[in-house]
Amino acid sequence: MRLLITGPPGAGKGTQAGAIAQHYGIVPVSTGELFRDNIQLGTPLGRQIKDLIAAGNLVPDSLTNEMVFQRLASPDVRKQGGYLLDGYPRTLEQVKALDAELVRSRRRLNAVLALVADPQQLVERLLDRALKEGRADDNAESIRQRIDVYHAETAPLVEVYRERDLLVEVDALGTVEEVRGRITAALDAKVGATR
Ligand code: B4P
Repeated sequence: MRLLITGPPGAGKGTQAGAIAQHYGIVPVSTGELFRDNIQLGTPLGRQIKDLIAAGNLVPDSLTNEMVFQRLASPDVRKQGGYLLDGYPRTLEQVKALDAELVRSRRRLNAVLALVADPQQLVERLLDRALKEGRADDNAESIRQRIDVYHAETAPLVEVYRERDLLVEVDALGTVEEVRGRITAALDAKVGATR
């Protein structure tokens, strides 16, 4: 089972990814989390991307693709036999790279989950997280930039996957549990036939 989860900043990708992955017995792979781990560990990649992420910009495609494919090739992901990509792909170039990787590995995606909400309605969530977690990119200026980047780079992906008949859209507004219930029902209905 191979799933993607996409949506504007604060839509609940990271919040919901673990439960979805557990539901299907697959491994959640979050590019945002992998980047933050690299920053925290002070790796060469982490030092290279720290300021970009703090400012709300995307990490270059080449670095992102390399990191994702390394993770997908790791023993635990291979053993589990499936994954949920959280926050990847985020650009049309990343879609192309993932397509090529799927062809190479003779696999296909089962579904693409899009969490739907007006990004402006999600700003409060991110500002609230700023108070709790102090993430470097959860400040008003970076949030604005992340929303702009989302509209310019990531929103077009929804149409790409809609055309491929992979898209499952779920309303991201409501409590975490309400959204989780909608996601599970919608994904079960979509992938039941393709599993
Ligand atoms: P991410 O880690 O993906 O950041 P995000 O968009 O904020 O999503 P996240 O999953 O963390 O938050 P969520 O909506 O679950 O990316 C961070 C940065 O890394 C990017 O800006 C970029 O620089 C870089 N990056 C990542 N992937 C990349 C790629 N492919 N290419 C290039 N660069 C990349 O949650 C937000 C908050 O809302 C939380 O506090 C949560 O508790 C709360 N929340 C969630 N659902 C809620 C609900 N239903 N009700 C109330 N609160 C809710």
